[in-house]
Amino acid sequence: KNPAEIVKNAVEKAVEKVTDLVTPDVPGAPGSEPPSLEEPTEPRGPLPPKADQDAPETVTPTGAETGAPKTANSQQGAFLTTAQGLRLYDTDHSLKAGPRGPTLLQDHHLREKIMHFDHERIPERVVHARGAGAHGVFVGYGSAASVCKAGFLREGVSTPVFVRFSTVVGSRGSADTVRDTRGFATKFYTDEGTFDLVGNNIPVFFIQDGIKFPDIIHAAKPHPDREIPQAQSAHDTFWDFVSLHTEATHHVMWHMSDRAVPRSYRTMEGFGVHTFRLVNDAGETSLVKFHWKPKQGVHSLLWEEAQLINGIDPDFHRRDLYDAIESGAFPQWELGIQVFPDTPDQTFEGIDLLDSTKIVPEELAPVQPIGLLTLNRNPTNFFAESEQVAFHVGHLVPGIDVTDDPLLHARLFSYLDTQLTRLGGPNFHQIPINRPHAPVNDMLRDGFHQDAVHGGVAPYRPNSLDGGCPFHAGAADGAFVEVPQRVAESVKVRESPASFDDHFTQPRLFFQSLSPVEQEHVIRAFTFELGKCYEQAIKERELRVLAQVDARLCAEVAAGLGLPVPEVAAELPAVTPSPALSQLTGTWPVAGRIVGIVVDADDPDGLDGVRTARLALQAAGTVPLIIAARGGDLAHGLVAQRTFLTARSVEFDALLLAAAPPPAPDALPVRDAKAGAPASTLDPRVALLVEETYRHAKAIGAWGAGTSVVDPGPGVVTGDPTDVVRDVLALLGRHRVWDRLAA
Ligand code: HDE
Repeated sequence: KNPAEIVKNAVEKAVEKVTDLVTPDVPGAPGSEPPSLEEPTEPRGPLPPKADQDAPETVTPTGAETGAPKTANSQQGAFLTTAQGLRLYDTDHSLKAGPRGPTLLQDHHLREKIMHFDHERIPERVVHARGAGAHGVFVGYGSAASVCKAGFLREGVSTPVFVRFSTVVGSRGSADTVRDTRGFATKFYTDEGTFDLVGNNIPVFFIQDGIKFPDIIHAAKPHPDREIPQAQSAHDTFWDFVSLHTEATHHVMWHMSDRAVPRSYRTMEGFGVHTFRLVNDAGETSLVKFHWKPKQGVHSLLWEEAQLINGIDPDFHRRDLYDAIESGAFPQWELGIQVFPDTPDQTFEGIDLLDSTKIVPEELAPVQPIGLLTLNRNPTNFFAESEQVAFHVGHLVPGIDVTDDPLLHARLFSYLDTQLTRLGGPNFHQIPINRPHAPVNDMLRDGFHQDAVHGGVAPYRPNSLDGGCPFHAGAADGAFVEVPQRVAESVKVRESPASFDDHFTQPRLFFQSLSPVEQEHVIRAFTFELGKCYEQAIKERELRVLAQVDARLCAEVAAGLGLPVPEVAAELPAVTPSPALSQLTGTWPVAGRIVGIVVDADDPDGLDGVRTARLALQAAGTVPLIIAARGGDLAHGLVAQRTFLTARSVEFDALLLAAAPPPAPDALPVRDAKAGAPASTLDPRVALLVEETYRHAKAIGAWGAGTSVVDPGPGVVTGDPTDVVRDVLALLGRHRVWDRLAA
């Protein structure tokens, strides 16, 4: 065919297509009825809870009664439009000169769609890049009234909050259960302005002076040449820095403890770390440290579990928080304060309160509860809320002020500054998640992403053209007035006070306050992490640091590394242990805990007991998940939520065995190491589930044929389903079968 004819045909075809589309009886044409499509055109609501999210049944799932409907700003209406509201007839093909191209530059829809996509990402946070958030409510107890005039702490005052939990080192797409400190940042949308408590799950920090923050973070982040390892501290640059920089030792002890591998965001304590200054109605001041105490208890993963989970479910913590809230198991924390007199030297029992590498043991200054936080609503849009939320330690309210902690002062600069790059300009406070709930009447104007259309002609003071408004408020009108603190007469220096010098007593206090099992975990963590370093000199240097913390800790790590134990010049001073530092105390609620139940899909009789167990577990607020050889419906209205293929022990807090299922057809053939050994009668993946659950010191219950799979031992209960569930729930309340680890 000649080229002119080809072009003519193509043009005719294209014109035909467009003509078809604008013919009035074609769906989508102006004046036509909305199309009747098979797919629903109504905005879609939130996905219904999955089968494994529907417990406990007594609690109304969130979203329904709190907050805006999740459909707000979803793909509303029947017709697709451009960003300018222009209806589109095709978004699947670019505008081309004939079906085989080339693409025409005039395709404004293509350009808009691709341009927007190209800029969908914003820089991740320079630290704390990976995290997850939730909405909630904070209710004051009124017990802080004698020390703090902040309105949101008054009795019964209810304040909306948004909390974001995070890891520190890993990038946005890294895994949740890495060994790391966790962020615990809370935004209180109070009537007097927004208050941000930007804390961590570890009460001390690596450095005493904020000017060293880039140093510790450069050391902890992946090696600059290969950008590995991701989200880990087990590498040379981290240990190089902390072994040379002994003020990090206390934080490193916590970092090597179970605190750095929490079971869930819900089972972490939170700490404001710095000392803050509170002011009461009479203008009197006190120094305080803030604590969040989880009602769920403080629980951690075992290191092997944490490592397995990183591969099996890298979103473990994010999923856990979301699912717990969605199922109605709303996590709660009490906010508490340790109160110290505001003395001129700002020390308590010899501890410098301006040193963020020190704690004040709770036995010396008890934590007094002042309010309750409940997280009860998941974000609707991860980017808009969890990613764009911007915390700042300088977001204060009347009654709460900062101290001269040099770490805190650097933060007072950093948190505003970082948003300029991350959120693209100075108007990030106008992003919905960052908008204060208190009325705003500022004179900040213009700038990138200005959302407001400000009226008036005089955004300056003093003025006469806008009636002299806005006015200054006095303290009685709720103004934030800095505490008129005397500043010591001094000379300018770049140095730390002598009271910051002791880097080893509190690390020793921490180690010696832990139970033997927890101490063992610390020893193994040091041995693991240093074992991953290549430089011998770094390992030896860190052993010299440990020698000043605790002789046994040092000796055992040295033995594990195969290195000599360094000499210590003098005997280490004794400390009085602080039992509050151990996590292994008490019995805790079990709501939101996950219990796996292994069943035989082909044994309907055995499933009757499963139904009983499932109901009892749901009644206790736990989430039972049925594990069978195949997915789908089982007898008695039960559904298999996991199969032997998709289940792995690390997902469960306890395991129940209602059967001893034989190898399913999709099981990998297992060859026994011993020639001629009888083939196993149990599916090998069930055998692995049981083995790992036992090794990780979790409760195991069995009845019926399931009892043949387990041997008697601590934390292994057998009997009828009702008794087994009762006993397993009791074991779950202590988190793990600690006897098994001690044995
Ligand atoms: Fe942060 N920190 N930090 N930090 N921090 C940030 O702010 C910084 C420190 C903490 O979920 C950044 O918006 C400096 C201590 C949390 O959005 C940045 C210093 C504690 C979060 C920043 C510290 C924290 C951050 C990165 C030393 C516990 C996540 C993105 C002087 C008390 C907040 C951002 C969220 C985030 C700087 C030390 C907690 C760069 C300079 C101590 C929970 O501004």
